[in-house]
Amino acid sequence: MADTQRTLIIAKPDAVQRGLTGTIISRLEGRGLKLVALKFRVIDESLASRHYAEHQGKGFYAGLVDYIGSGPSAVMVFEGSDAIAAARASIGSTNPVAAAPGTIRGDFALQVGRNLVHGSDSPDSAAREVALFFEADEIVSYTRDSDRWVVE
Ligand code: IDP
Ligand code: MG
Repeated sequence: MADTQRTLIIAKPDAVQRGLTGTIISRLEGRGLKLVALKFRVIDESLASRHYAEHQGKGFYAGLVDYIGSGPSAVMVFEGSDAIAAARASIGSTNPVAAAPGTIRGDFALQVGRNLVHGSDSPDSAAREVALFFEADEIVSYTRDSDRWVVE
């Protein structure tokens, strides 16, 4: 039996500016993942430095913090069976040139510094990232009638 997991998904500022927020939600919802939390905000430098702590010291770090704070992002939690790996697979490889067609990055992006979307990469990262952006009472537990047609 697969694990029910939660994962943090961010439609980054380029996705918002290009009108792709709905497409990103739609790709993940269409797969059967369930939206359980959503907020729209600018990710300021302080929050970016905590979210991307693992990348501090890398050459692209300053550009990454500028990019993620360059406009509003749609920050979400999706829940579902193996949600972390499933969302990462739908998002595609970090470098969009290597991302498979059919993935979000493979269909809509060209460069690693404008790759549209963030998805947690492990259960530990997901727990940390979800807690960074959401209070426990901002995540909504509910039943969807369609879930039994997605998960056996
Ligand atoms: P991920 O988003 O696929 O998990 P990470 O390696 O965790 O990829 O990197 C976080 C983000 O940092 C990437 O999504 C991308 O926006 C940015 N990034 C990673 N590597 C580079 C790079 O070499 N140049 C510019 N930006 C990068
Ligand atoms: Mg990552």
